[in-house]
Amino acid sequence: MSRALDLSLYLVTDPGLCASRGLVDTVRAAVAGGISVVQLRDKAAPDALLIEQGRALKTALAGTGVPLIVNDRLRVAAAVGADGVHVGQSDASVAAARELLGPEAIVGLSIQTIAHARAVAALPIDYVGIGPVFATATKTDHAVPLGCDGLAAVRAASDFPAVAIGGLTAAHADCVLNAGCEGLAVVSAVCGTPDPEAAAAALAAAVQRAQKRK
Ligand code: TZP
Ligand code: MG
Repeated sequence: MSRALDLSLYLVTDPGLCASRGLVDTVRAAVAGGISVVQLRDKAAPDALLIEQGRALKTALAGTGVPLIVNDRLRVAAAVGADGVHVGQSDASVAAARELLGPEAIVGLSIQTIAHARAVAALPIDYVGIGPVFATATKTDHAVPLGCDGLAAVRAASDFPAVAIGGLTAAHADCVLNAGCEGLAVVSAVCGTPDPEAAAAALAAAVQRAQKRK
């Protein structure tokens, strides 16, 4: 498994929301603001396009210490030389991811329920993504939102580091940190804004304040 992973502020890209100022520019700005992990996520793009985008992001992130994770597409992750992959409950299997990408890769897995948390307890993963915490227009096929209490219950059922996702803004840093998660994963709170660097900086500051208040 991988080296220490900072899940405090995790950016998930979206092809629509992150496109207005360009994917690479948006990610660069967001990382300058304090993003600690970047996940390239595009359910519809062909592998060739994702590989091209992934390579551009890998170059942009070089020297920042911020890992690049690819959503779901194991071959894309391997071709890009990404730091890891994030899979969902119905995506490529964790075993396949670990086998293809090796012991050092970061492997993340989405969970939505306490039953999921228990079922994945023995898998060779580095972290879980828990959500959606709130309803979101960014992912229309999401499960029933957990709310802060539901998030805390799912989080308590898992021993893995955890990042929360779904409808999160800086106002939810206390909800997420008090639920026991390591950090927030966001799409629109950064990509859907005119100034991704400022948005990421405000989120990072909110996470730091929430960490201190805990
Ligand atoms: N998985 C659960 S909710 C979600 C994903 C990928 C989208 C979160 O987007 P936003 O804009 O941060 O609510
Ligand atoms: Mg997936």
